[in-house]
Amino acid sequence: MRGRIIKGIGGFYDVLLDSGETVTCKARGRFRNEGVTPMVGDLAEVSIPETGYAALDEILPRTNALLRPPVANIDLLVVVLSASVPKPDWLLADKLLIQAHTLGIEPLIVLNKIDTAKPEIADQFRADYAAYRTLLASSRSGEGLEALKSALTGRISCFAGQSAVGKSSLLNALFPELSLETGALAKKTDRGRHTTRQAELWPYLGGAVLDTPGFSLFELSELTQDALNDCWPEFGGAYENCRFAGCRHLAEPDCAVKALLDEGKLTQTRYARYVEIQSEIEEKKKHRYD
Ligand SMILES: Nc1nc2c(ncn2[C@@H]2O[C@H](COP(=O)(O)OP(=O)(O)OP(=O)(O)O)[C@@H](O)[C@H]2O)c(=O)[nH]1
Ligand SMILES: [Mg+2]
Ligand SMILES: [Zn+2]
Repeated sequence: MRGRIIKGIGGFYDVLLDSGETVTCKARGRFRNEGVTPMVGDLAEVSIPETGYAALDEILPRTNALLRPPVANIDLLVVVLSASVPKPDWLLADKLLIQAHTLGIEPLIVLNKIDTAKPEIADQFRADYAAYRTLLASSRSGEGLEALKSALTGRISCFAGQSAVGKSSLLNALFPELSLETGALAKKTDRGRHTTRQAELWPYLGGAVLDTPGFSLFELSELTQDALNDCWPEFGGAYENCRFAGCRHLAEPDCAVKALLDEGKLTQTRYARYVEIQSEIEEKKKHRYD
């Protein structure tokens, strides 16, 4: 029988079968010998004996795999930002978009807490992410929830974003049966610790949703300059027209990316974050062998 692993604890895996039934399985011993660790999100072949535990027999090839949380086969990355408190961490959002692009996961960017938004934040959101699929939402007022629900239908979706932006609240608003724990913001820093600590896949709407405390697939320092350029859809490949091959789009003459700024096709803020991430990557590369 075939199914999807939705939870794994101590060598036991809950597998949602195509029939809609969930069985707890033990992984075959040979997985360890072969260096295969079953992951939440994996599609698996399962056998169910008359007595005793069901067994995970086979893990089917993955389309992608995240490191933190360890989840496989994600179709959609829902990047959540808050429109008020905490202040949007645009840099984190851009880094998540880089991760999604690099792994071929479709992104959806959600500006939550739109019920308390400052207009300039919503304006910046719209301008910065004009090249992406975006949604204004509020788990409080219900705005954007229908659109969010239809985006999730039939997909394996992963929610990510800084603490207290309302990832769990959005999921609770869509699926009240989940009753995920939600938290208030730690007062001092506007940052807070993540209330959500465990990665678990919740089957819904012919797909599944994953509420995560964080999200990380690979080290940004492994990205080449070209790969980074491709992570900014606004560039539209314009960087190939820069006068210098390997142009870093800083102060080089005849830079096609800086021309996009003048034409209003690239916002100053997105450009500034490109520069910041580029320099972060270069810094890390320098110290790679320290
Ligand atoms: N005004 C307003 N507050 C919201 C909204 N959504 C969530 N909140 C509040 O924001 C706080 C944090 O929400 P959570 O859902 O716990 O945030 P989270 O993103 O899951 O946070 P972590 O699990 O820590 O990563 C809670 O106090 C929620 O009530 C919203 O749309 N509008
Ligand atoms: Mg949460
Ligand atoms: Zn350039």
